[in-house]
Amino acid sequence: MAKNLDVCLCSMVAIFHKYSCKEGDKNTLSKKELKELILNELTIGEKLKDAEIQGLMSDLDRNKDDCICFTEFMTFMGALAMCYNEALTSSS
Ligand SMILES: [Ca+2]
Repeated sequence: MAKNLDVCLCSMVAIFHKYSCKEGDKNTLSKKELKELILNELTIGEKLKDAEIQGLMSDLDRNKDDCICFTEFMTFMGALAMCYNEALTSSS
């Protein structure tokens, strides 16, 4: 039976693929796919402006091929996890 952390990790993988398969290469996120993922799956999504999403996209796209591969996506997840950790540990 899957344990809590397995479920979290599988969700991250599943959510990546739910959006990456929409257009173009089915294993990478295009700008449009990344934007949809951020807007639909993250609370901060609605607060981000278009320009900020654009900036995020270019920060994440390390190899500058105009799409976000799974490795690049995991960098994003890692950075977000650090933000959540900071929020959780500073508010106590
Ligand atoms: Ca890339």
